[in-house]
Amino acid sequence: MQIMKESFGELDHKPVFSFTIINDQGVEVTAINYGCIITRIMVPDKNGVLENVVLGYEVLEDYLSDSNYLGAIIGRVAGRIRGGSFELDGKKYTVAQNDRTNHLHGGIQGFDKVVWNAKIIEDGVCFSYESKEGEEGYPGNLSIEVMYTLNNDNEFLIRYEAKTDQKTLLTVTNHSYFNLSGNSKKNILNHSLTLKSDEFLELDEGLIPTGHIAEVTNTPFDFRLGEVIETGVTSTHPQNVLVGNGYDHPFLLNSNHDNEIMLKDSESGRTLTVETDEPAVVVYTGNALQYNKDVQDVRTSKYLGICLETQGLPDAIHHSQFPSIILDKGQRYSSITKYKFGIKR
Ligand code: FUC
Repeated sequence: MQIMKESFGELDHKPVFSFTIINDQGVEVTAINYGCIITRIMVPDKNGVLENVVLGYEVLEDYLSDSNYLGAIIGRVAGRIRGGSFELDGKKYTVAQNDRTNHLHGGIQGFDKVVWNAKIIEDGVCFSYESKEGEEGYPGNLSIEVMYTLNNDNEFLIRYEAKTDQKTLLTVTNHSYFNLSGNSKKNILNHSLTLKSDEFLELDEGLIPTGHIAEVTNTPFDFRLGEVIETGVTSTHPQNVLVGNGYDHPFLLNSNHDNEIMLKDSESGRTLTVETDEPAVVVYTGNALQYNKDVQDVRTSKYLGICLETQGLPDAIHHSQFPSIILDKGQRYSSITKYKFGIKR
């Protein structure tokens, strides 16, 4: 195992570094301490050829102008909060309304747009950030750590740890766009996804859960036996059409740490298995992927990557039947998501 640290520029007089973790198989994960952005993951295909399987840019400036949350840690609350406001203990809080009248992905300057502290730890990097009370409208001073580690079984682990000095909301995720074809040679429409999920959340026009928990049976949302992404892109199901032809939906996971999320690209032979502590995964097929800069000489466009955002349910604070995303003073937030890269011939 080897860890390399290099300069990646500077923001507001704070240095930004890139950290590359390389395991004994030659698999590499590179991340920067701006937004804890994963800029590159190099894994072998069925012929042993190492290529990048996430969308990423080469320079800091391209990340600063990016509106796609490429590779970043999202928080304090991943997904949308209706109306950009909520109540806690009878007190109303207004958070940044950065998606029409709603709050999205932690606000205007969420965890994805700040410089984190970083230190090298065993097999990886630990990023930490102090989010001050009132930041983007949230209550409480929040201390958060995000640890990225890699092992020799080609497993990349993200560990989240946080605490607050006052009741607040927290559900964090990583917004990497995976593309297993390697170096974004092709879009992800032929990737196949298998999910251990019987239910998904219905969305409204604002892409916010209506509160209705829908069954996947007999819909393009049934990934239990594996399904190609194209199915939802060409489908006339109103929920696929609503999100811009594809998926942008929270799926409730039937089980955890049980191979619950599996992505496969049969052409390259690459597989990715995601396991998590979280109750849900938001599958986002890049329906609104905006062109900013090329990624690896490929023009960023719709469906170039797929996000598998493990998290609590979006807008949970407005739905008492959803698992709570409230973090109390004295409570410890702790969550792990594991990404295992493999080959299937
Ligand atoms: C995803 C989606 C959103 C949004 C964004 C860039 O997580 O849920 O709809 O477009 O990322």
